[in-house]
Formats: sequence, C-alpha cells, structure tokens
Amino acid sequence: MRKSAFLGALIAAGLTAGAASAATLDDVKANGSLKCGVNTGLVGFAAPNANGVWEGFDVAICRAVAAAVLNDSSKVEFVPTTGQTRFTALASGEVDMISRNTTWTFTRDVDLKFTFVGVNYYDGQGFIARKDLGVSSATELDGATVCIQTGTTTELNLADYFRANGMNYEPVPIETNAEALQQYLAGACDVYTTDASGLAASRATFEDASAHMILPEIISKEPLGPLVRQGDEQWSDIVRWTLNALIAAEEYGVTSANVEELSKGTNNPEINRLLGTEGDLGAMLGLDKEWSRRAIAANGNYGEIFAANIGEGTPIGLARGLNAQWTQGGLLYSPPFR
Ligand SMILES: N[C@@H](CCC(=O)N[C@@H](CS)C(=O)NCC(=O)O)C(=O)O
Repeated sequence: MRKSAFLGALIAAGLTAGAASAATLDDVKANGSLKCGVNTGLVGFAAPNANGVWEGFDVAICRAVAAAVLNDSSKVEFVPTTGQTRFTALASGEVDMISRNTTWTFTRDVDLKFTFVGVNYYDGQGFIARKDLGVSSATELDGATVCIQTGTTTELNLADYFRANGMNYEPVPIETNAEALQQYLAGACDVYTTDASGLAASRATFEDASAHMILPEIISKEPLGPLVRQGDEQWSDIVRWTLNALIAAEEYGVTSANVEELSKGTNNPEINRLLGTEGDLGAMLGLDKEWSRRAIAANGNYGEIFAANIGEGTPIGLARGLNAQWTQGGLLYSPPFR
C-alpha cells in the first residue's frame, strides 16, 4: 500500500525512472561532475572527513566512476540521501547514480524501474542491543521497541521476522542512521536493526562499544549495490563495468601501486584487456582506453577499497566473508573482460 502510494507520487510527478532515457554520460561530461547519491553519513561507507572531503567504501565507487568518465576522481558532487529520498533523487535526475548501501530487490529493479549494476557488498539484517537488556538472541525480542529506518527493506524484513516467529514489537520509526543512534543510545528503543555492516559501522562510533552486542541472527539477504535509472544502457554499462574492473583488478593482482607498471603490458591477456593494452573495450563504452586504469588508480582495487574503509584493520573491523573473491570462497565474481 505504502509502496504503491510512493510509486503513484513518482508517476504523478512524471519522475518514473523508465521515462528517463537521456544520455547520462553526455550530461555528466557537460556538467563536469558526477552527481552521486550517498548516505547522509555512515562512517566507513560514506561520510565527510574532518576536511569535509567525502570518504568511504560507497564513496570510492562514485570516485572510480568519475575517474573513468571525467579523468578526475575528485569531480563528484555527493548528494546525501535518506532511505526515503534516495529513489526520488535518482528517478528525477537529481543524481546520476546511487552508491548507498541499497539492497537490490525485485520491486526496486522492476517496479521502480532502476537498474542495479552489481553487488559491492553482500549483507544481511541484524540487531544490536544493550547488553543490560539481557537478551542473547533475536528470538527473545517479543514485545521489544525497535528503532527502524523508514523507506528501507529493514522495515519490511522486521515485520516479516516478527510475524514468522509469532512475536510482537513496537517500531520507533526514524529517518537517518544518526537519528537512530541518538534514539537508541538515549534508550528510546530496546534494539536497533539495520544491515549488519551498518551496525558494525555504527558501533565503531559508540563511546562504550562493549556495552552493546550484535545479536547472532541475520534475518535477511541484503545484496547492496550501485544503481542507475533504467533506460540508459550505455550509462548502466559504464557503472557496471567500472565496478567489475575494481573486482577483476583484485582477482588479477592489479593494485593502485602497480597499475601504471602493468599498463605497459603483461603476459596475461585478461589483464591487458582490462587495462586497455590489448583490444579497445573502453571505446565500446564510449570511453577511452585508460578508463579502467584510472578507475583502479583512484582508490585501488576492490580489496584495497574494502581494507581501507571497512576492513579488519579499521575500527569497523568487517571480515571479507561473503565479500571475498570467488577464488577465496566468497561471492565476488566479475564476468570476463573480453
Ligand atoms: N539496505 C537497506 C537499508 C539501507 C539503509 O538506509 N541503511 C541505513 C542504516 S545503516 C543507512 O545507511 N543510513 C545512513 C543514513 O541515514 O544516511 C535498504 O536498501 O533499504
């Protein structure tokens, strides 16, 4: 009901994504900057640093696309969006793409008419609770008050999970992660639920992280990835293959440190095609031969981006898990560059 009302509003405003078939690449070049929809602030994923420069795992994808398309990873206008505002921002053309822990679902893809270009983080929904609440499992949350961000899959999964387990809860709806944390830490809700990566990123900001525990249950699949409007295949290909270039670069050992050297040519034809020294895949995207070199040089390959922003060496401390390469038992698998 709520979703169809939302879609109805988009249609009334003439903002359905399917209607937009403009050449986004031309617009981005004409503007001289990429408008990238990101979070309002989730440290590790997308947040401005002390100097006001946006940083993070999702931010790095925007920068890689800007490097590929505009030859400059700093030419990005970051547009903060909430769970509620992100889809209107993309459908209306306010942003050229979204890179904001957004779950790829059927209705977002088919009904809202967006194109998810891939997955940059395989996630699932979890719960965080104060230890003094005395629960050790989500199955003990009957009657709990739950802080929940509106406009998210989180909201829908929560209802499904409690219903399936015959439990009741009282939602405390909020719009941004910052507000959720404020409410949760002030005791306005017993638990906070969101993507497990978001919980880890949030807990890293707590003064006393040891007073809180992430409950063991993961109640959903949340494949998070960048998305664009449907109807501009050139643009979706550019964003899709930029993400794939970062993933493939890790698989083939191409890093920010060696990309220039390897761009002189190697004995590995796949690396040569990836870096444009054999064939001309870039031209097929409407770009030059160096597009992927620049994308990789901007922030490093997928593994470098993960390690620098959210990995085990950071306060967020996420293990690669499902987000390891397929060669390492994970799900990351770029189609071939040929
Ligand atoms: N993956 C879910 C939830 C995404 C979401 O909004 N997560 C929150 C909690 S981690 C967030 O990113 N908040 C950042 C913000 O409020 O700007 C979805 O696509 O609906």
